[in-house]
Amino acid sequence: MNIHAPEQPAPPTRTTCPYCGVGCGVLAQPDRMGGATIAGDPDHPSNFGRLCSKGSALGETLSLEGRLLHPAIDGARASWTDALDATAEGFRRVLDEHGPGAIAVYLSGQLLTEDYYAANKLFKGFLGSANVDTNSRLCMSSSVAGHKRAFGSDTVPGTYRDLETADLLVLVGSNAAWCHPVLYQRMLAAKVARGAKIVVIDPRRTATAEEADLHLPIEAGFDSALFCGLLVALAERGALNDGFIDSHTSNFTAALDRAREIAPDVAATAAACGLNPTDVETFFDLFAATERVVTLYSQGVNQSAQGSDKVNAIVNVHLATGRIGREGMGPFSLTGQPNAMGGREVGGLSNQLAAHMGFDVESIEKVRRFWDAPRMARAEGLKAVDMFDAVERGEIRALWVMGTNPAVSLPRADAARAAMRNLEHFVVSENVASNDTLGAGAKIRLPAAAWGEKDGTVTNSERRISRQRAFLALPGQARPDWWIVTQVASRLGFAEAFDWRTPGEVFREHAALSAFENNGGRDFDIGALADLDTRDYDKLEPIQWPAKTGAARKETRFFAKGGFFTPDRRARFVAVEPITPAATPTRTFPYRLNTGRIRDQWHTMTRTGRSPRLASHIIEPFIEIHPADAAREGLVDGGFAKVSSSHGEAVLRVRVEPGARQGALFAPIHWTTETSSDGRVGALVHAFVDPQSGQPDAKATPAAVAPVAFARQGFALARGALGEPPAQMWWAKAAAPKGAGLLFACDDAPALETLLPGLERDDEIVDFVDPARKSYRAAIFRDGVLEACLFVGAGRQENAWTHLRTRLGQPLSEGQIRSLLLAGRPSDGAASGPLVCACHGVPKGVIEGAVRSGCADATAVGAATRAGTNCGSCLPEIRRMLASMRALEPALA
Ligand SMILES: Nc1nc2c(c(=O)[nH]1)N[C@H]1C(S)=C(S)[C@@H](COP(=O)(O)OP(=O)(O)OC[C@H]3O[C@@H](n4cnc5c(=O)[nH]c(N)nc54)[C@H](O)[C@@H]3O)O[C@H]1N2
Ligand SMILES: Nc1nc2c(c(=O)[nH]1)N[C@H]1C(S)=C(S)[C@@H](COP(=O)(O)OP(=O)(O)OC[C@H]3O[C@@H](n4cnc5c(=O)[nH]c(N)nc54)[C@H](O)[C@@H]3O)O[C@H]1N2
Ligand code: SF4
Ligand SMILES: [Mo]
Repeated sequence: MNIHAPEQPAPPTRTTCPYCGVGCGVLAQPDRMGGATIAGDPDHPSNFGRLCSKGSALGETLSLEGRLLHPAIDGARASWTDALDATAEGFRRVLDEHGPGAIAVYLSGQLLTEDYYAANKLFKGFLGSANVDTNSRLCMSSSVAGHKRAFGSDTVPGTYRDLETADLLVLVGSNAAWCHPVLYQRMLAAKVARGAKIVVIDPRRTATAEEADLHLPIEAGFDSALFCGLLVALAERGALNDGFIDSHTSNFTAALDRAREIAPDVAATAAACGLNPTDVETFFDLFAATERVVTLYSQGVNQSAQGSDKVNAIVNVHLATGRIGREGMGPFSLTGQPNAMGGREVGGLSNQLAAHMGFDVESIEKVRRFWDAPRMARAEGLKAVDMFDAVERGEIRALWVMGTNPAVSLPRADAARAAMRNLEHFVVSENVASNDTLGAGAKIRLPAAAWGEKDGTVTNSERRISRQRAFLALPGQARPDWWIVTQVASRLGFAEAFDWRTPGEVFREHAALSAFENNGGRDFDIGALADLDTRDYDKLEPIQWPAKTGAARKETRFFAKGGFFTPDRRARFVAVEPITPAATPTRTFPYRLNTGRIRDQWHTMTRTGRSPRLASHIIEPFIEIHPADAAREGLVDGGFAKVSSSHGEAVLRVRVEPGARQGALFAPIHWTTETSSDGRVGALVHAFVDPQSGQPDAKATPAAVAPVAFARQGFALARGALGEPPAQMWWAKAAAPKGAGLLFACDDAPALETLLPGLERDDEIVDFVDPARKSYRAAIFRDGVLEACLFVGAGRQENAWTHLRTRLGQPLSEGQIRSLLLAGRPSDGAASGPLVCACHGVPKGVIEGAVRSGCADATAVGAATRAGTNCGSCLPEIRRMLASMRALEPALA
């Protein structure tokens, strides 16, 4: 034995990314200091080794700073025993005094299936309340409603492979380039390899649209008219599959008649949707002529006053052409969260019971017997928006929030936040010690295990169940969510029904319920997994459902030969309603405010907000507006605007964007009270919901914009803590390597000590004042390295920010300091503009330089600068820069 052989590192843990519904496999190699090295799992069928910018940066989100590490009651640290007693006692009291209608639990598609199953079982089977809803209501519920109307079940028929074997990909209301990046890269690879065409339907010219063969900048809300027009066009061109319609569907004539009323021809369709008729015709031709079509849809479809109708209008054209469940074909709902699908499987929505069963008498009885449940909920509970309205009215008095941040993400978020303050009993299970929901008066705080610490399963967009595995020890007092539920259940007298000791035991019960008296009547059947032993569960490979007992494990699709889950086994065409927008713009609120996501942040930023790498692409809350609208409103690119609706207001950085639709505004959803002064966009969003699904219309709130002027702008950076920004200041926080950053705008120059309270007497302050330009620049050195800095001037200090945020903790030469302080930019011309490639830290200026020096495509730019060569999330932006530079400077073309 060679005693000098280096110690073999343990093999990495195979787990799954905790962000989007693509469900990428991750290899995590703990570094034994609480962190881990992250890589894509080459053997995982979702990503085959790739990760996007968010997945690649997971290692930067693992620190325990800011974590909730012990239970607390009324702000004071408490033991688990006391916190669990108090949680149970509060629910018991409200239940006894006011009945099951007064209690609720609000869950999340970011919980694991096992957590979800436990909470659903407790409330629906043992406390008699179906007030169990989830942030998936805001996310997937229109797809669920649409699927159930058409298929009789909530089934996604296809697989990811279909996206690679299709000849036409239609993306409706999906910015997959930013929101499902790895899957989008798979689509693009197929486009290159096989010449597949991509059509993007989105009011904005998104990064996804940039790569498309055809972009239809539809007026928000009108997708069902477009797909009605398509159905009519297919009928007129003889492109229907009569055999499929006759053998496997019902209600076709009614749906076609209705479509004819809504969108009789191309001209009428184009007019209704605000589109160019030639483009509409091109799309219809392509669709009619291509057998292998997948139509993918996401929040531009779901989050709409007609969300379910949009889904059914899309499903209708696939049923009418028989393009469903066969290789390279089908409607495909892209799920948002890592376990959006798993939440639907357990029945986490208030209008579902469990395991794809609803509240019909037979299902209630079945589930009651399976659970041996003493107090079954007998009717659907309240959906998210109604649930929080009931909290506002004082009808719901006890609420448990688990794994979601409703004070930010609900529509009318300020009202929702205020409503939570009225709760008699308010429990929040969280990873972080501080967020807007905890701040809304949570009385009991329960520290939940986070990604990397918890174990269980998630299901991705293609129905594939993957294990999330722990690779870090539970920190402090943190415990898995499912365990917390079992402890509360046992205090309420249900120890026996919740006596699981491992997540594997919960999973087995869930799998058994899916097969219980199923007999092929329900799509969701994973009976084959009901008797996995602990070892099998730990080793479980990604597997698609259905996985029936005795059936071979293989890739699965649904409905190629009919077999729908309706009583007559036929799919139902839905005659969609004529479109009436939830609210039309008025004189006071003349724009439609659309809200959504950016590439490098995840929702309310509790995790991605910690990563310096992810805080380099887009770093401030912004409002995107068309140049003509900006000119009319007196807004300039890089300036500020107050955006208001009848529910609230925000102040946002202006991005004048030629790719925006006129009359439409777009703002990202990510900034909160924790991360910004004025960026809580959810406060503006109206609470109209789709009548079928109850999903809020988050994409079209009537809104107004007006310019806001600040005399000064700037930033502060510090290795230690930053100070509390003054009340009048506009600010946004951004993580920095080895420190923290604050971008701000204000009228009165802030004092150095206000923003940088950690300065010490021996610190060396090098500063520069230029009263004429309202500028003050200071760099603070401690032991020869950059400790902090403050830059204030009349305009944005972009170059200095990009340069200095990576220099904290490093020495700077005198020349560098001088040019930074005098000119606001580094002397070597390095680092210019915002980072485009987060993986390799390549700023915009470097890419522009590469294009000027002859790089003609993204591959050449990658070879010259490394930009875009890792995760590929920035490739759309690089191609866009190439195109716009060539347009502006024809010599480059
Ligand atoms: N980077 C990142 N990725 C994410 C997330 C994240 O927070 N950050 N979140 C995940 C989650 S939970 C979800 S649900 C998904 C969401 O993924 P997406 O749905 O792709 O993202 P959004 O930005 O919400 O909206 C998509 C697009 O819908 C368009 N749209 C708005 N109204 C309409 C309309 O009426 N018709 C049409 N056709 N389009 C419209 C918007 O302009 C927007 O570009 O992303 C997942 N992935
Ligand atoms: N205006 C507007 N509003 C929207 C949307 C929109 O497009 N526009 N999109 C909607 C959609 S699609 C979604 S999915 C929602 C997302 O909105 P939210 O779910 O509210 O956002 P997150 O930031 O993901 O919140 C997750 C919270 O759970 C915590 N957490 C993470 N993991 C765990 C865990 O394992 N256990 C526990 N107990 N806690 C955990 C995190 O720290 C964080 O505070 O927003 C919705 N709201
Ligand atoms: S695409 Fe990105 S965010 Fe989504 S699962 Fe994969 S690595 Fe995670
Ligand atoms: Mo979502």
